[in-house]
Amino acid sequence: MMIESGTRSRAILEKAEELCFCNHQISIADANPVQLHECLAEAVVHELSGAWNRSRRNHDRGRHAGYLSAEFLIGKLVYSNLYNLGVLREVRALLAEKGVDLACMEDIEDASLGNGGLGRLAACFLDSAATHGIPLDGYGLRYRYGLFKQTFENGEQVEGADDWLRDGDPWSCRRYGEAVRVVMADQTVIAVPYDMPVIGYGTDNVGTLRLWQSESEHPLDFAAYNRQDYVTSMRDKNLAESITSVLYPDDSTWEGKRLRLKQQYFLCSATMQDLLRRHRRAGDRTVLDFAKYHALQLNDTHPVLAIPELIRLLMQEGLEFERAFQVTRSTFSYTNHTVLGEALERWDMNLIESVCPETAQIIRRIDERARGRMESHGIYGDMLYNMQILDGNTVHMARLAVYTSSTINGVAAIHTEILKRDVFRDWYAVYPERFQNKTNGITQRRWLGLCNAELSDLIRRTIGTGFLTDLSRLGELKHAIDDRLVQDFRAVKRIKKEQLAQWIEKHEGVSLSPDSVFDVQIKRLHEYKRQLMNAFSIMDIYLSMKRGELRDMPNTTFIFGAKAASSYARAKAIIRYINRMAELINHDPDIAGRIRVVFVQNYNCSYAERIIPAADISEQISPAGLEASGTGNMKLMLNGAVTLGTLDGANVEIAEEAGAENNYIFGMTVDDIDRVRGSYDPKGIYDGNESLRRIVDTLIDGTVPTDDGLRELHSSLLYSAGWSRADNYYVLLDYPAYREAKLRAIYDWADSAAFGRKCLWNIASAGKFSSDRTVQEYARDIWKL
Ligand code: NBG
Repeated sequence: MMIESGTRSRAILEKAEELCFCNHQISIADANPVQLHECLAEAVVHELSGAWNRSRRNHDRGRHAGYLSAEFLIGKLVYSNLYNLGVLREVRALLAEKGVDLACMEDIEDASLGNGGLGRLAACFLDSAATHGIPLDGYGLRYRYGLFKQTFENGEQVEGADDWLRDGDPWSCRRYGEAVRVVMADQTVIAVPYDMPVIGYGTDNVGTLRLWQSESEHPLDFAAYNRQDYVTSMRDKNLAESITSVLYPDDSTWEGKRLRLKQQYFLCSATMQDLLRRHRRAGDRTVLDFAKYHALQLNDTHPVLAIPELIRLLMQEGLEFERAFQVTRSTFSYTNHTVLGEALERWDMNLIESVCPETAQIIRRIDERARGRMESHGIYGDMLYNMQILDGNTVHMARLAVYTSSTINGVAAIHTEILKRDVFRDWYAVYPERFQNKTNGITQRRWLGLCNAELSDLIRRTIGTGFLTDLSRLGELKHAIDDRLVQDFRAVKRIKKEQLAQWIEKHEGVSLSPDSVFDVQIKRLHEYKRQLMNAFSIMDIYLSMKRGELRDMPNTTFIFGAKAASSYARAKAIIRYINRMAELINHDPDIAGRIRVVFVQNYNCSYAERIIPAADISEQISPAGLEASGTGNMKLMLNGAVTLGTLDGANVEIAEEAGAENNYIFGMTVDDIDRVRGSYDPKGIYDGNESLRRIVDTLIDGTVPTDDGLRELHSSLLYSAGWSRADNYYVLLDYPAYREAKLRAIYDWADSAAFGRKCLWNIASAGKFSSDRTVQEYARDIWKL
């Protein structure tokens, strides 16, 4: 039973006031943002204690699902939790009466315990499962520092520590009583769980996100301390804590790789021990029943060691290897999130043995079993070679996952087809029944209701509130689209642009016109995502304007947000190029603001929540076949941006749902690329196309200040070097079609009635892309809940 929201908001506020007084001896009106955040969060957790306790017991009692992931990109929780509880507006009003502005917490750090879509997807799934009463809990790591904090100095990315715990972590409950020991070859640590409540929308179901923190068994060596050897006295503590200190530590050295592997093993061992313990505690069950009660989803390969680890633990409980294997295979399912070869994890067996030798032995046994089965299936030669889990001394984690899971899924229809046809072709031939597609989704609570209250209100006034828990209801908008609705939509868009412009002015020092087209590319920085192609098109538009062309092009603002992995030199060079180009364009008096470029710093969840509602054009421009799904594309669509995209990932389904005529689809298809791959000659294209050459050369000709990195980028487009092929991501091939489609989108925007209709049609067609739908499919087809 939901408590009436008025009662609940007052209860939360009273509790927060009491906490302010007890913890800080101040009234809530005098609390600073950190204190307010702490007290409000604790008040919410207090309010939900009973419901959380009941939900946890229910999850333990029946069949339940666990989502194992190295990343949970949960972002800021305070607003979304109040939103899901249905008290955001009331709490804001009650606080305002006391002279407190709820917005003051906007500078509280995001919990950036993730890198991009993979981590955000995990967070969306938890939200959707809690909302729909699906018993799903998350298991991850409590990194002391999340993904780095990004600033720009002279256009260059500078990384700083993301000290997200500085202001406390009032959403987590430390449960030391449920800690487990993780034993590794050279180190034993304690895994301490921190539980966060996952609050569903309009329900009292509360899921749990359990994040493990690594601590020492002997945090202080007293003898050393008394000898004044302070470094030695803390050695064990520091070594233990280093396991969960940062997300994706540099792994270019052996020690770096070892640390990453320790992180993975730590997550897997702690989680499997915990689940087995809870399984036993639940009474009349044996370990043979484990798979009856637990469905575990592997979010990519980072948690794949959970497979041999569970087998090891089951064998400790007395099961034979074969029995343990069967139970384990029935328990796990694996989601693949990328086809990029370099992202498919492979570990050296010696490395695994140096961290967890017993688990390594289990991997050898799994490999032997697999070989035996292959032979009995009549698999030899190349096919056997391509399927080896243990290839020489290399363990292929994805193959291990595929062999030892009951289902394997891709994250968009086209991606799943590529897995079947290409990445896991041989596996698909042997086990076709295991392969499934589960197209990604996003939670409309955070990505519409919360981040775009204005649009959400407009939709509510038009078709009611049902869409907040059943996004397919958006389809009803189709019948309601008329001039009036288009006008109202444009008014909302204008407000969101103003809000974003103010924020960007304040945080980036760049002023933008809310009357311009907002063209947006926000995602991790990677060559395959082709931010460089976008940049080239802007440079092209700029140079055309300088020549007096494109006179009637609507004023346009190009917005980028992205972090580049700290060791990824080319990605960082692309950032420098874009920032230098922005410098040039934004200060050119000839251009007089007709186009503007801004690359926002420290793009994260909260920034996304500001940019997405303001976007007109959504750039989704990877070469076909490489973006597994994309989820930013869905968020932008839901907020009424048109997609400027290739037929890649979920763009394919977006175009199917909303109609190609309401979007700007361009470029090579997967089949086209397959055909040209062998004979692709970017240097030939460059030599034969003078205007394109002029653009590409701005990397090196002094149009913007150049450097070795930009020169390397330039030659990477034209010349192969070792394993790296020239223009590996077909920028030059797709460029002409991209330029044409982009200009068409920008020009079309000027016809506000027609463009507004396209935007609304996209919103009305976004129903499929809710994570509610995705999680319900997982629950039905994979977890069998
Ligand atoms: C990412 C893909 C995206 C996809 C998300 C979520 C990884 C390894 N993969 O296309 O690049 O949307 O996963 O599935 O981060």
